[in-house]
Amino acid sequence: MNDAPLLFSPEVADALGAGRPVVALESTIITHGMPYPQNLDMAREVEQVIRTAGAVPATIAVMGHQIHVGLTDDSLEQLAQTPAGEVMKLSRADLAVCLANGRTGATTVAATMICAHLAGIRVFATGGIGGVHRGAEHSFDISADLHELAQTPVTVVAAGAKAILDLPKTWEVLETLGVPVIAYGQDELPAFWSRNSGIPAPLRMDSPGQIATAARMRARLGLAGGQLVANPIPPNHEITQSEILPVILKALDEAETQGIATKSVTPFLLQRVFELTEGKSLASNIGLVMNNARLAAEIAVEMTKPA
Ligand code: PSU
Repeated sequence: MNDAPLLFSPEVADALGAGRPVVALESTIITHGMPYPQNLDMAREVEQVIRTAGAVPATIAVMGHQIHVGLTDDSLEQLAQTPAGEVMKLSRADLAVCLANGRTGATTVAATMICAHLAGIRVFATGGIGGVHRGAEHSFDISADLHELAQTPVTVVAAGAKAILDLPKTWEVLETLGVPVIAYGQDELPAFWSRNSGIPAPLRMDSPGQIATAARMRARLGLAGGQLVANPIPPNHEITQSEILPVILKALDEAETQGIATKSVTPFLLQRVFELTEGKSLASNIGLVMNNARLAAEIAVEMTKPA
């Protein structure tokens, strides 16, 4: 038990109380990752995908001094419409201050993992995790998502790390931190908008049951931290590396010229890639989120079965 200020929606409270499968969802992707109204459509649709796959969705956000675990449709709409500048982007460092100040905050992968764990939720679906930014040897910009994966026992399903990042360095850091990076159904790590990255996957699994067993095994071994499931984007939504790379490089160049730093880097780059691909990257991002939600729900279902 913990003393965290958690406010469960009735549906999530019922499911957790009865030991039924629940999948956590983050809210930064809604407030800082996608434009309105596509963000709201995505947030609603992803919940539906999880329900169809037999689990209960729990979108997480901070509002009015409480961590909301499961949002009403009104809250979801309000969050999706609030300008990004008015919502705090919460990572491990910001969570307590946001709650203490009574601000509204959207949870990143790191903060969602913390809240999910406090709430007793073991699986979480997102688009792509944060990681080591390109040029990190100068900026030291490394997402707190990586350290969170090393310490909080939640299985995170993502389409890899976002390809705006330095992917080889991101995987190196995860290896150093002892985070299992499990490619789903292929031998290569996916690269968010693309199925392939040219980087061999350190681990591979081919079924939700295996992934649930590995999570249980980590607990039995007393190993801290979660596991990252890298789920390739479906072929019909893919943008190939050769197509997306020049766009990423252009966006990165602009970010540097404009002096974009810290928490603004990822939202800036995602927005510019969206504009430069004339919306194609967003359609792709939504496609991969749905695919991750489905797999996360299947893993959550397996986790509730007797071992
Ligand atoms: N997945 C997406 N879009 C996003 C994110 C994930 O498809 O915008 C968010 C997540 O909340 C992740 C954050 O934690 O981007 C990474 O931000 P940073 O690089 O500043 O740590």
